[in-house]
Amino acid sequence: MYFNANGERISRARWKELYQAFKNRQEIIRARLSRRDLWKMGLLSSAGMLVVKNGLSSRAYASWGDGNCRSGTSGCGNCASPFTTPWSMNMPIPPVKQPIALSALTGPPPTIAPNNAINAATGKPYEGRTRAHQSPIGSHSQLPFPATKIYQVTQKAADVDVSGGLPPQTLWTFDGVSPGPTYVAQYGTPILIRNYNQLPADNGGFGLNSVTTHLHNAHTPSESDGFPCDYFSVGQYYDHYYPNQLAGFLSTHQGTNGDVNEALSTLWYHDHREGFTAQNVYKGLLGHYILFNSLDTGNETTGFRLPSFPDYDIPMMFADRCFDAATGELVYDTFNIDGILGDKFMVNGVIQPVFHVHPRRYRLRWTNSGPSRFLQIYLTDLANPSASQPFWQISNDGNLLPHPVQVPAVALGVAERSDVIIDFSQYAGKTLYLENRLNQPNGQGGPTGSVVSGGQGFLMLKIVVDLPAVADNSAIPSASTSYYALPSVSGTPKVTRNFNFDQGRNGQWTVNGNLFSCNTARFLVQQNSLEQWNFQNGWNWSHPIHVHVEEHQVTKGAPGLYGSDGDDHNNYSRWGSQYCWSGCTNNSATGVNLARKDTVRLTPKANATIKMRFRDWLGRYAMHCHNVIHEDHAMMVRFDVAPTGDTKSSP
Ligand SMILES: [Cu+2]
Repeated sequence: MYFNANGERISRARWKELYQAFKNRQEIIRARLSRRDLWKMGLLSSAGMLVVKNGLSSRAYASWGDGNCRSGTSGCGNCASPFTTPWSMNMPIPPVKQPIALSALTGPPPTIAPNNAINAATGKPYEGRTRAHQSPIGSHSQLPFPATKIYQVTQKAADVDVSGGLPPQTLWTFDGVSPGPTYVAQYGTPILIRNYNQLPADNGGFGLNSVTTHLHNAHTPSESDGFPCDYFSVGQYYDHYYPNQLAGFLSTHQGTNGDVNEALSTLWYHDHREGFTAQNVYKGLLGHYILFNSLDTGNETTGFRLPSFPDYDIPMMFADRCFDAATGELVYDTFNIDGILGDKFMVNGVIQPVFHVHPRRYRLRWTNSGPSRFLQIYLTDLANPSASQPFWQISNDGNLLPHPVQVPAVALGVAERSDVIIDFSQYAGKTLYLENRLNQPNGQGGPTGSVVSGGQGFLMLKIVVDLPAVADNSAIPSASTSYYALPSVSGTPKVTRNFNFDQGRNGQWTVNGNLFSCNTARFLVQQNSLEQWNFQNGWNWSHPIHVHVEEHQVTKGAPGLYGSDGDDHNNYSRWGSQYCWSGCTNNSATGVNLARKDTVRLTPKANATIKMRFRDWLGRYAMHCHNVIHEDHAMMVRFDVAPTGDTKSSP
């Protein structure tokens, strides 16, 4: 049985066609032909794209609005992976990272200024950092240096099993596993992570062994943020200082200890190397970082009484990938600058794994790690696939909602996250699936907006409720349960800035017509100010837009679930009559979108407005599309937080 990357059943002849196109592209990649070579061979168009010949163009799959991977074209992203047997491996749960003694660190002790001394063993400076730590700051004794807890992690290649039917994959990992180990941090306990780069010289076809690790959604000083241009090389380390302080703790806006209503819960870390984020994350450089405090405690008998970590609180990293049918190896298409869709779905690094659970409540932390796939995740009982299986969504991105919201599904653009509570006691003895039902024919445009019916989508995880009954002391979620209040962003913004996300020359992706540059701060945000940013989507693409350092609230243009909410700009079929150039008034935030967020889905032709405060930390940060292919080519903006800001309205 054969499927394309849109989940549609296809004939063997069609699969062979897709595979041939895929092979043609991989041959070019393996031959390391330059764009100049390709031009001479007549394989590059005047727009700089591979020509529509022998399936070479990643854009040959379908005309706009069609949404189908049609026969005779190159297919959906040219992915034609070999058959793999689903449910052949259990879902791995990455290990919890353990702290070490300061004296156990490899290399010299941490320093506030970057350690530029030359390491005789490598001939390079010990550390890749370029700016001093902002912590400790003055009399803030809660920010000790080097930190309260110390960790060391090593980025290295490792052979990893991803499916019973495929050979072990040589991935790039943190500590030998992908996803990497889960950091479990506490508010008020600063940590320092020494991050060693021991990646190999041979990249096996893709990936760049110069890296920078971003802690996504964290309220982090710039020099520890994993800014795209703060990359460091093999043999070096980079000391990241994560203060784990509530946003506002140094601010004029919110007291001395920060605002508990800004507390974060589910974060993830991933490589952010300028121009190579997609390749490096695809190759395995990602993991979870979760934060607890006195309310969200990880213990179901205290605070909000959410299911206890780690037994009933499970991080799940979703990803889609492509494998070569001849070799079984993970493959990446470096010529695709639109968006890469895989036809194999992985949860925590394994293709279609199995997860055995007790009949009780679980907190599942869902992260869409991309690279370009949007998800709408349902709980499906194949014995009755059309029946809705509602559950409780308790967070949006890394932030607990004011109240749990009962939902039939969760939509996640790339990098978006959601914590959910599912009560498996009602399913004792049953088998369920996490199913992605969102139709997405290509990586460039994003989802069509339509969803398939239950049982017709991609089954990503098999959940078997066959473990014995155990005590459940977690609170029963309800619409009247309260977590954090939503902080006010209703003040008058100091600046309103406008950003247009569009396509530029040679298939590149732009913000206000410009490509990303490491050395150009496009605008300056004034510390301790409220800003409003208006996002406009230039055409028929979907862009998940992520802002570093501070979470925001979407005050206009928050997209709902696909296929069900009548949100016009979510639906290709209604493109003709619905434009949102000058404002969509039908979609102010409600339900799960009444939330703090770090990534907003900008749907085709749509606009969105976000508001946020910038506090505490100074320095360079990024705002970018998190379809990481778009990000690398180079839909990203550097902005700096500074004591004095500017008022550029279209930076
Ligand atoms: Cu994009």
